[in-house]
Amino acid sequence: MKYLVIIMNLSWITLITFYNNAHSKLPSLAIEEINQGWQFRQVGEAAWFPATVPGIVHTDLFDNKIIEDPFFRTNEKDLQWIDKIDWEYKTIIKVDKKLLERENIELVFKGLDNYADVYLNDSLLLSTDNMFREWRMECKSYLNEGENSLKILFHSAVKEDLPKLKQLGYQLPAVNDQSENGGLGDKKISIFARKAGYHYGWDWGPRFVTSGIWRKIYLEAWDNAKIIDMYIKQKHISTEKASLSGVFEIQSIGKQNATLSISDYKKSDNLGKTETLLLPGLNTVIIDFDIKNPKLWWTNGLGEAHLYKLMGRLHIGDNTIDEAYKNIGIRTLKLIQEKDSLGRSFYFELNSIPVFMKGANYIPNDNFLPSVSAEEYEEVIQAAVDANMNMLRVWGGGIYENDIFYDLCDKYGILVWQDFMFACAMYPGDDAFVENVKNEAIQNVKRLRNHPCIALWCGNNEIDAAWGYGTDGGWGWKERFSKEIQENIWNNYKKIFYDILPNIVKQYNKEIYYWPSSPMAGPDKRAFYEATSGDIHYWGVWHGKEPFESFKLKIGRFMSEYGFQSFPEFKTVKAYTIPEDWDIRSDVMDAHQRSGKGNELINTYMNWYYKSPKDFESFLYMSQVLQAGGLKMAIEAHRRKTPYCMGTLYWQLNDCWPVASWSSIDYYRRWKALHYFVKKAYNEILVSPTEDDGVFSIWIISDRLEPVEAKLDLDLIDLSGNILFQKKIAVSINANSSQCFFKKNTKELLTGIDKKNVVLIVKVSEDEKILSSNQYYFVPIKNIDLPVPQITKNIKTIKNGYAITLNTDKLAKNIYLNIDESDGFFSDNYFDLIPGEISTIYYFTQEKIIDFKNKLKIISVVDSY
Ligand code: BMA
Repeated sequence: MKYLVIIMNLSWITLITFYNNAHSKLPSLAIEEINQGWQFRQVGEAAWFPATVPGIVHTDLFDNKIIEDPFFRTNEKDLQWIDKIDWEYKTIIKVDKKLLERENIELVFKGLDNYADVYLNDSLLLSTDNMFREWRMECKSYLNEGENSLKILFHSAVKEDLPKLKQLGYQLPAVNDQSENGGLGDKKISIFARKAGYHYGWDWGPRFVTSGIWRKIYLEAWDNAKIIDMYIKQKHISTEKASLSGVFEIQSIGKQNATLSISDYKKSDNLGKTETLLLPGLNTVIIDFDIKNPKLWWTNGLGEAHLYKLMGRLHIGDNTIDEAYKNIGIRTLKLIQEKDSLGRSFYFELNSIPVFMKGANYIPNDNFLPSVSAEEYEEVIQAAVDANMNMLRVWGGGIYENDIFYDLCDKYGILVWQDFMFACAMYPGDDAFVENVKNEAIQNVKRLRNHPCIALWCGNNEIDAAWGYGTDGGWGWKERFSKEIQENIWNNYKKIFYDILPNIVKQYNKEIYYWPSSPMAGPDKRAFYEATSGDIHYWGVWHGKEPFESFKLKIGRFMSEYGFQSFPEFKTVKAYTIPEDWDIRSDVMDAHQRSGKGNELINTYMNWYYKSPKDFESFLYMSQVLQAGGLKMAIEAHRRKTPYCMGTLYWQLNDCWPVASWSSIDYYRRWKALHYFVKKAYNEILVSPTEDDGVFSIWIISDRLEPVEAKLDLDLIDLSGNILFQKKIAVSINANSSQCFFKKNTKELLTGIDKKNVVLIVKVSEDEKILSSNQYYFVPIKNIDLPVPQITKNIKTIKNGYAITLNTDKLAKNIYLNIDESDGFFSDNYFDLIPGEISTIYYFTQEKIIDFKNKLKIISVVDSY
């Protein structure tokens, strides 16, 4: 576990008058964050301990040295008692006379996890049951001048939900809920709590059913009126102008005249203004306005992700009463599903351009959510940007992410496929549950709808596919229930995913398309691997044990999930193990491999493609090489199929703890081999060689919006770099396309050549600049007699680290550069070092490493067996 460091330099005694920006003072609004003086204890125990807010009980216990690091070795097992217990948090809020003179004082909870009773001066103010919701309570009548006690009692989610299971009388499917690990046998209760599904365990995550104040708490005081919400609707966009509407919700105490204005904050340009008569209660005020010659928002790779900062201002008399700010990106975004000769398209059109989506599925960055810092969010999104991605899918078993996540996606041009928080389970349908879901959905749609990054609202992850329609298919869930219960469960499902959620999206964010479940072949058509419409989660490779080559055959219109596991690098493994654990089969390694068949599958595929690794460390490295090679094959095949296929999101970008998983960056945000491979496979221009049924072909895929005149070079070399065959082809690459530029029977191409001892190097260049290069091996690597290379390294110190120039006398397959005691970043890694070519890569670090050249270790596949 990362140690939680939160710097608190604001005194809780100070009333912080909240300025939305440095220039404007808003006498009407004061916000005081309540993050100081917190203590916590186990209910029934005498001793109180200091607590961090926002935070959660597991990190507070760790910070107080009451428990060991939950992520270390098998500690998770010993910490399952925490979720069976009620916890109490308390602090003192000091309130001065000035604050009490305000007309309204609200206590605002951005997130409480999960069943909490809030007491202000011993009066029960609020009971909560949904970590995804924000809670806001008028509290003036409970406050006294001076000290006030605020206490929050967190009921154990386990104790709270077990009776619900009993009452329901049957177990709803929840395949990833690790109830046995939590000592609950087969009682899977995660479905009853509106709480992140992965807290109960997943096939890449531990079981830590957390509780606590996971987002900020503050007191908000105001007089007269207040802007509750500001929504910028984009009505019509052309190059000349963007016609927009600012839809404001304003809470007013009385009947009063007000002026509302909207302006471009950076340019101080007034865009629109309206006089209005506010009535007591909630008012909706609309200002229509235009932005002339708008700069459009583009995704990463296509142009600038231009953002306008808009400011809404509410004036009453001579006073500015409130201000609101929103960053918006002007863009049109459509999901195009049109019938064509092959089925039905499924692609996103941004500013009238069909855009191939290159990305990954994203899970929460930690089991202990408040411990993820802003810098860590930035690093994760930056890794997506650096790997040339333009879309992330916020998957339904996690959380509606923090604002910072969407701000970063807006800033860097990453579209977000946003699931509602439901995954791989069936959920209850009683009125209270449904009402709770409704409130959660409205709040989150309203919170996120201004972000230009939001591309799609999706009901859930894999539930339609798992349950199945009629009597066919599915994951065998239905069969366990009587017809009557089946109908009941399915009706509850339909109520949420075909009625409530689509209607909420229609009402609050109708510009964005709603897709009931991922995957689906159509809005009302169940997914299947051969579908020629909708999106596909293709798990034939991995779960279905099909060879990687199946990735080339099972391609749909939009590949929203597929993947393969690997282990994190040794440095990461060392963070949760001691030397005696360094065996894939050890209890500790097993506890950090949550897919029951994970190791067996990795072994099976490893034996298909590579020689058996000689030891533990080699196995870790080879698992990454295996994963990267497999997914390279998938991504390239998906891109070659443009425009039939228009999106590829592999499973999964990141990890929530150190573990063997499908991720391409690990918990410490270290790039696995896969992430380096993804960066190349998602390059704007990709040259992709392939072989299908004995025919070898070379494709070039371009995401550029203009054509490119380029040169395609083919070099067939032996493992010592001797050229056996060479060809240069002038190529005219069309805009936004995938084209085949070379095709030959492999036999013809390799006449008289031993295909075990050659590699074909392909390169596309424009004016001598290489746009993309790739290699092709004609046999599985295990069948190649890899030579032992002599690698020469030349090191130069540069401003932010070191430049490393490498060359080799013989092919060095997947060279892995590593420095044990340093944690910098290699600009490239795990690539094939080709004899006769000089490669320069960079190691970025702030450290001065003595004897860098000798400390830099380089291994390749031949060293692994
Ligand atoms: C997909 C995801 C996750 C899971 C992954 C690997 O189904 O939606 O539920 O972790 O496969 O099994």
